[in-house]
Amino acid sequence: MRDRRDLPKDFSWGVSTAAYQVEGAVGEDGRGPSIWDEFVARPGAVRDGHTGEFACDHYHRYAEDVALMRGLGLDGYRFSIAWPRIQPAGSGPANPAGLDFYERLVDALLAVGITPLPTLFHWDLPQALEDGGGWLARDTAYRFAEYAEIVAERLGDRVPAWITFNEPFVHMVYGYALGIHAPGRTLMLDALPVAHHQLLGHGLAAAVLRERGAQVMIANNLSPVWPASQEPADVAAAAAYDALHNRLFTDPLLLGRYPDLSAYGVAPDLGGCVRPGDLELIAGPGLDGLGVNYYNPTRIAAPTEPGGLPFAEAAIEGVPRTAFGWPVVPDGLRELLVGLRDRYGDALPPITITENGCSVADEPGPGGTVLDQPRIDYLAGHLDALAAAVAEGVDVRGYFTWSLLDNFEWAEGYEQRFGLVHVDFTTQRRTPKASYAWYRDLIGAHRVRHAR
Ligand code: GBH
Repeated sequence: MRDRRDLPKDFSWGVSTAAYQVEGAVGEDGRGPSIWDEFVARPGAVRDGHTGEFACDHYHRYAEDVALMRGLGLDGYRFSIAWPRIQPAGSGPANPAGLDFYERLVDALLAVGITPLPTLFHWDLPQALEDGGGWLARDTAYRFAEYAEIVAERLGDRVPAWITFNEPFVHMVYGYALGIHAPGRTLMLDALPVAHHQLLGHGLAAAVLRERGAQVMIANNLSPVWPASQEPADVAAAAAYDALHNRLFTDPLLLGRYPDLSAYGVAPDLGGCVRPGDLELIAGPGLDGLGVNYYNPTRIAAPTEPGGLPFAEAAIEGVPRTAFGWPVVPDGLRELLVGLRDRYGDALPPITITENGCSVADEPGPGGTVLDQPRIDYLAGHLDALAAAVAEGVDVRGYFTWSLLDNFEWAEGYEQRFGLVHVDFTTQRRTPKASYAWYRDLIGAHRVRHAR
């Protein structure tokens, strides 16, 4: 295998989105408030006071968006289901109109041969559950399993595989430790129960989904961690960070135990929230697939001041940066995938890249076109790195780029554009960018190559 042109025949191509980032229609058809509706209303929480109230209006324009996906020739579409559309107050009976929307979407996808890959939780917790403690409360995990059952009951006959959680690390750290995302709490290390309760929710929901014959995945944001130098203090800080960022969310699923967080002063029971039997539930019979969201590596140095966290983030120098300022390191994806295989061995299930992409400041091109060459370079580089990992024996089954559309980029509002398709947020007009044509041609060439 030389590069992205040699990926295996059955490799799946997709795009990803998430409910609050694209749907809009926040007050329609009985949807209840989520923590993001509350968070965006706080002055200063989101750049320029942007909100997801209208977003890409995907709730009403899903048919046009499915047509755009069909134009790409996709195998799969990863989207998320808004829990507050299904259970407006986070518990109790289902809201049929909410289920109807996802049924329309799933049927529209299947009608054009695109496999739906729904994520059950992409950060939009019903506000009523947050009022009861959110993911700090163990009860939320049980509510999550009930919600999963309601959705699987309606859509399970058409959905072969589910993703339970999107990036539980980011939700814990940005949402509960640093307050950058909803629910805007600043608990620092006291946010750790949020990790355990999401993982417990995964385990409980996975059992419900498996009973119905479905496959179960999770999408973790993983990052290779680079020590800033070979000094023992930097190497130790990097190991501590790796335990918190990567292994906290993958070891319990694949190995049935939490990593050692003693560098953070954390006991093995994560401050008392881990009960007997929880780890067995979380690991269950194993994942059917591991979703990996990869954006960039992380460089870590020893802390500069004593008493705080046992690491300091250090800049990665000498590489290009995205419009967001994130470093572009395609080989980090190969390093990450090979590292997962080396660490977990036979316990590692097949991998799907469930997100990878970058924000680009689009350039207007001739005749109303939108040029985004840096995105094409980013995707090409990462797909070559993925192919290199496959050539080294890592079992990677698919690649879903983030994102189909420019959308509500959380605390950055509409400023950062990640789409293959440009969205004018005033008119809701969609314009496929140069990267859309590039991705379509890449997928098309893959099919032609394997047609014989
Ligand atoms: C994902 O989060 C989300 O799942 C998705 O909703 C979101 O829109 C998308 O990615 C794009 O942001 O160390 O400064 O170089 C990504 C989480 C957290 C990944 C910050 C990159 C480090 C940037 N990200 N991170 S930096």
